[in-house]
Amino acid sequence: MSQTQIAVPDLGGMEEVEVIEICVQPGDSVGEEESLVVLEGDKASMEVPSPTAGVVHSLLVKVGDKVSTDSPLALMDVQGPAGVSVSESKEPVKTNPQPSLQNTTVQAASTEQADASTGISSTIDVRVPDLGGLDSVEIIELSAAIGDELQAEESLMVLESDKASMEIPVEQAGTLLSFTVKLGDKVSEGDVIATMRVMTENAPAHVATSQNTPSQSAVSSIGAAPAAGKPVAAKSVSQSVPVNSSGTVHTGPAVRKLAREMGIDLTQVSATGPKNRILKEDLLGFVKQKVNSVNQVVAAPAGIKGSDEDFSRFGGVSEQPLSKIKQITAKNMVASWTTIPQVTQFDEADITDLEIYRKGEMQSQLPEGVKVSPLAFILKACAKALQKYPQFNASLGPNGDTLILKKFYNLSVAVDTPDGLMVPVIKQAQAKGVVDLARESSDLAKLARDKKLPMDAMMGASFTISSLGGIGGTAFTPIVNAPQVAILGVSKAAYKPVWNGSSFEPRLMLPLCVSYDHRVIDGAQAALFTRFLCQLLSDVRHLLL
Ligand code: CAO
Repeated sequence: MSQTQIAVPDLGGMEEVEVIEICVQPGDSVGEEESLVVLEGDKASMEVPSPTAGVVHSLLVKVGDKVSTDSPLALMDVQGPAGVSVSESKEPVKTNPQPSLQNTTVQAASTEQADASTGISSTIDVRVPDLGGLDSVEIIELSAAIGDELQAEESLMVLESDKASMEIPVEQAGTLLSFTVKLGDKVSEGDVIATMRVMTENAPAHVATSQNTPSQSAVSSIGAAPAAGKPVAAKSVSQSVPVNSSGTVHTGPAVRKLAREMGIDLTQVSATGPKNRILKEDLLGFVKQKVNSVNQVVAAPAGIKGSDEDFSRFGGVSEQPLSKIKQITAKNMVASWTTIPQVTQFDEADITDLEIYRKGEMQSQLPEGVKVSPLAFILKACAKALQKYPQFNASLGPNGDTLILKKFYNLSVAVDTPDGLMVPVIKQAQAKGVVDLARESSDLAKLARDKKLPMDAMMGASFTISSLGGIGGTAFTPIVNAPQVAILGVSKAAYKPVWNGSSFEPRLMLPLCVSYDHRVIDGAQAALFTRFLCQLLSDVRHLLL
């Protein structure tokens, strides 16, 4: 078995690229052509495959490092004499002509000797600190690479039990010389996990002759024998983000740190990286998605969130302010639409006879200047239907556990004005006749269009009618005008062939659409209410009773 250094291949003209993903860990067996790392430059990202099969001895880079052609990436234990074994030779690795970290490691040993003689630097064993009662905890992440200059408290590795993951920081600043464990190993308090070269000015230096003999480390180790002589405090074990039940969160330390800072449970993040690893992009995508959904919820009640897309890319545009009425309507519509589970019931009233009466006999009896549209009859019919079905003339109580039934039948009528929808109210409609209703609705509509509606003319409604019958359409779904619980939409009446039992007859059918708050009104009640409205309108005599 010998050791070979793997270096960055020819980058085809790219000067410096970033290591964005490390696909293997020390101890991993890799086949020839299996990816070791992923590099990314300004214009492209590329995987670096292993040129030979072997076992990863150590990584010489970490995520975020900048590398260029021929930079050392990893040391591999390979079969045969392909490379140079660290333990057998202090010569530079032959496979790559440039200075390599392996060389550095070897040179470090001699420097260490020199330093040791002056008592300035020494090699220490890094041990697992107090794990707060946990035993045999798995190493799921090596957060540093051989040769890294680590600061005190910087993370060395991440351990993960079935309840939590925890970072193991180094206690002293120094150079990471080796890991004595590999990914997947289980460790307990006091186990030696790495060796480091540290600067020690006060204590006589001790050069560890073997990295795997913790008893020989004289200066300091994390957890077992800290320099201060105190047991390692719980601060050495920082609780990290929770893991899922299978403990299968795989990601780099940078992503873990970011997730922890943002309070994100990594088990919720979908991984797209090699070997199911969570990449930084995955985390950012997750955050973006959450922020967007929160924005939608926050923006919903305001009703003013539009699009920030630049439509002028596709052609000419112009932007005009929305009237105050439209802005208020938007807020109310969004509030109703997002808070009330609403359903619309459709039916058709046969108003053939009503229209014959309205356009014939009634016309001659109308006072001067009064015009009666089908709407006046619909108002009358609604006042009657609401008395029979009082839950349609109601509002939910403040806690949503009571129903406030109203003994007044104040019908608001949606009026289309140049500035937007206005909704004046016809008070006590049950006490008024069809002609009065026609006169009042027409007066209110005129006041609305002339912007002369007094405030109190728009208050106190218990039920709303929105008629598009004068315009057209076969059906629509009006939005409940909260805190009311139901609204009637009226579309344009049209002649249809209706089966009378022996033949088809042309009948004038008026489409009715009742939207209702399904928390208060059941579908069957809605069907009965709408049907009753249809019956009332099918024969004007019903409206006289
Ligand atoms: N079917 C067939 N014809 C109808 C009809 C119906 N359902 N309703 C009205 N008509 C006829 C009228 O008889 C009238 O015909 P003539 O000119 O021959 O007499 C014509 O359509 C126009 O009626 P109108 O719209 O002026 O009067 P109205 O009483 O029916 O309606 C009002 C008054 C204020 C409701 C209406 O003018 C209006 O503003 N409607 C729009 C409401 C709206 O925008 N709703 C949507 C709100 S969002 O849910």
